[in-house]
Amino acid sequence: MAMLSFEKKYRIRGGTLVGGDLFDFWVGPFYVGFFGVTTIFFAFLGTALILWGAAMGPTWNLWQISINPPDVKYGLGLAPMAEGGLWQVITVCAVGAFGSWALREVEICRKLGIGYHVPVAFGFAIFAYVTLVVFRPLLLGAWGHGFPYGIMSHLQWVSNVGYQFVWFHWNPAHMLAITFFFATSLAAALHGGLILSATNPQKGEPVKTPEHEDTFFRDSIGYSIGTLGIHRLLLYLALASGFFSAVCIVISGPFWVGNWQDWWGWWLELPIWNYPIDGSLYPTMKPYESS
Ligand code: UQ2
Repeated sequence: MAMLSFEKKYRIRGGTLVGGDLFDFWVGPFYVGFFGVTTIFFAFLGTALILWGAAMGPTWNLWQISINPPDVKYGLGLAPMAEGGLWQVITVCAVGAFGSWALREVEICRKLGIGYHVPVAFGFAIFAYVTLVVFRPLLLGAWGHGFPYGIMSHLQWVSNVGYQFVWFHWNPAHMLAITFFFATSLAAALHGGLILSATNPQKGEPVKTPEHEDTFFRDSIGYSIGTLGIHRLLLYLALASGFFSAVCIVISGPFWVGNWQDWWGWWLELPIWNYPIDGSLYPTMKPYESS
């Protein structure tokens, strides 16, 4: 179906979650809807507040501008605007804008009668962000545990929080998240390479089919996951990356304090080893101090 006749068929009223027909229209190519209006509202207000915060700050150097959360002394209360209150309102705007965008995606899915995979996937990204600036600060008892909104400052925050746990790379959920990110890259590179190879045959040859794609992987590794399967795998790997990223930071502090390497003591404490873990058997091989 040509795009123009497709649009005639699908650009009709219905499928909205909120507002009925009131916001059920397009502006140029963009669907609006109730959540389009709320997205614009939160995005503009949030951006304006960031500009206000930058204007109050000591620098216009783009790399160094930072909107900081309140001091932990304010706990879970509201802070004065110039002392982190701005960060709190901007965080509300960000969550409002991201949530509105996800719900606008849901309304578009409903109009089209397609699955909710895209808004669900976006939901994992929102979940990771909200874990950092809402759930973890709530569990730790102070908004001051959120990360600052600045290009260099948020990197500094990640570095500082990492060192707070001495060896953050021993965090098991962090290990899983990294492994999922790498696996996502591998699967996406294999898929991108495979598609481009099939659609760019040698000169004079016709474009190749999924049979060729399956055969390449059956010949090379004895298994093809299939044309639908690779997309299911990629979605799973990508969502698991974001999910375990959120898990790895929310357990750091609220559920584990100090040194992440010590967490692995559970392995040495398993009742299956036939040597004493106090190091008395091999005094020079004493890797772990049991508590
Ligand atoms: C595949 C297939 C595709 C693909 C790719 C594969 C025809 C177009 C990339 C191969 C992928 C496999 C075997 C999974 C690899 C697993 C990980 C965790 C990287 O078979 O079907 O469709 O794009």
